[in-house]
Amino acid sequence: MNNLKEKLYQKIQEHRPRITQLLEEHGDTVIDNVTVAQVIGGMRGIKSLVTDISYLDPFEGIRYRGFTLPEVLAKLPKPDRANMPFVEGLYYLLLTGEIPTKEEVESLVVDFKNRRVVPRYVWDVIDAFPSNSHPMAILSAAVMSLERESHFSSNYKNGINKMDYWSTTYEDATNLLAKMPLIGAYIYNKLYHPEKGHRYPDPSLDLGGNFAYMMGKDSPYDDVSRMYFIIHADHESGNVSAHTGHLVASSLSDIYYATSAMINGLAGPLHGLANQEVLRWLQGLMEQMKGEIPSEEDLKAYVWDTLNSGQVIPGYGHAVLRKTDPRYTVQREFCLKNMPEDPLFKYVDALYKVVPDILREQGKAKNPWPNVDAQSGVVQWHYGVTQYDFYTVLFAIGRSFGVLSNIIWDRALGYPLERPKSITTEMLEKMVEPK
Ligand code: FAM
Repeated sequence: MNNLKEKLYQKIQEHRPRITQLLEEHGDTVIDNVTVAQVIGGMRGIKSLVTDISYLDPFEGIRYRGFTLPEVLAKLPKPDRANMPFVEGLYYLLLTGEIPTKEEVESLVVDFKNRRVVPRYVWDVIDAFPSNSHPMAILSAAVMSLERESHFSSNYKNGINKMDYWSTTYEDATNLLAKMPLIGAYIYNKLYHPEKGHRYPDPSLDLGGNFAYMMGKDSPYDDVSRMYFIIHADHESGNVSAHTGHLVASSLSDIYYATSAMINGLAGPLHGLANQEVLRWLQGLMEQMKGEIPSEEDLKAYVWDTLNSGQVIPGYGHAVLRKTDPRYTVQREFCLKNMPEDPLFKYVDALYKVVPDILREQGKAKNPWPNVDAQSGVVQWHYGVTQYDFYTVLFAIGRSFGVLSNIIWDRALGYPLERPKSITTEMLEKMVEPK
């Protein structure tokens, strides 16, 4: 076992009795009530999932294993001359709850490199897609094609012990995470720069650095990639992508099925695809303004036009958050430091000053503040990744770290098949009838 897997096993053994005790001693204790509005309204807020990987406070935003995003970015070890941490170190933190030393991360970086060879048939699957396919559809299919590599599935067929499910799931998850950036970069080059051909990985680079290299981007795009993958990694378990991954894996489908499914959920415009929608919307505004910085009145008119035509303002609002998303703030700070004069950033900044008041005035959105997607496309655009259909692929690579860490722990703690109960509308009407 490598040092991460050993540490994880130790944590799993410490954690298992806590779940056994909760179930045996408090299995019947009520911790939440469910209203009609919650049942009809997408199960908002019902406490019905357990995860220790991350927790989303509505006012503070996300914490990974108890650490805020600024703490994660400050505490995790960084490659030499980099300003953002190793993504591999984040994986260590999500799985174990501990900040690794630089030596521990460096050994994990080597492990990731050893796992990143992508079989030839995956490139063939990607190449078979028409060039006007959405990159998320290609990514989902590419991940799915790797299913035949699953150690969990082949071991399951041979009658593996339930207590050991986590071990082969860890192997599958780490193998896939190491390959995902290579697959993403291949899709990018195939769709948008076929003339440049396929770039082979640079064996000297960490996951984020190698991704930038394979995308054909110079520094600081390596730091952009590390930041991007880290801030998108997890947002507790109820969001569509994380929940889908958990749900599919709960039937003991292997992580290739589960990750492909989570990618499909992320590809919706109300979820991960919102970052490309933000760019589309901003481009519309820039065209209307012929590149000039709009006045406050122009901005307000543009926002109201969008709302009055029955559309949402992309990049604003959130199902759980009730303040500015710290993932937005991390990227805003990056922009202020590295690209304060970028025209798109100026638009985003100007919108930040008018949109929350307008959403409040409209009175529908429970959260008028920006979410992660209001900023992320702007950073990518600045560094030449202007093909905004691709942005959700970057989100998916980052999100895989959280989803897969959760699935490994689900298996370790023996969480069962997920199976909530549904009822009919008539039953619901009867339940609320006055007695
Ligand atoms: N612009 C206009 N209306 C909005 C809005 C926005 N940005 N956010 C919410 N609303 C509306 C919403 O459509 C709903 O209207 P109806 O009653 O007519 O259906 C009403 O306000 C109440 O919605 P809510 O309870 O505040 O939000 P939900 O929990 O239903 O939905 C979001 C949350 C994120 C889907 C919603 O805020 C939205 O559509 N935002 C724009 C899309 C977006 O940025 N998604 C990315 C979210 C993100 F962080 C991620 O997953 N990557």
